[in-house]
Amino acid sequence: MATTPKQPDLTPRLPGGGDAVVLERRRQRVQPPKMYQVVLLNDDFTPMEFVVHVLQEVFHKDRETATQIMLKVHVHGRGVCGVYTRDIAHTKVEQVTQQARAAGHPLQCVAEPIE
Ligand code: TYC
Repeated sequence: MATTPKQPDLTPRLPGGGDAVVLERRRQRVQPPKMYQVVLLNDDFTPMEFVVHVLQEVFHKDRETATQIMLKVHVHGRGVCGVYTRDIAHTKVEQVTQQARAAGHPLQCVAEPIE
């Protein structure tokens, strides 16, 4: 009696004898976080030196960069101090506002979502 030729068994096997698990490639699901720019606003009363100090302390700018940002705000009305994730941006706004009020200055700082 003729036997049907057997097809080779191509099932992936593990060394232990169990069937191998084949994982399907999934689309990446983690999105980059929404980013926020922290913006300083100009006013007529906060001393330039105080703004430079805040830019160095809160945003870790060197003195030259801090001075450039301060002058940009002074001339154009606003300037970006940095771009951060939401909580860090809002913490920086709080730090600037708290330091300004403690020193009696009206300096305004806001966080704005980008894109
Ligand atoms: N315009 C202020 C002055 O002439 C200086 C200043 C700069 C204030 C930047 C706020 O965000 C500011 N003393």
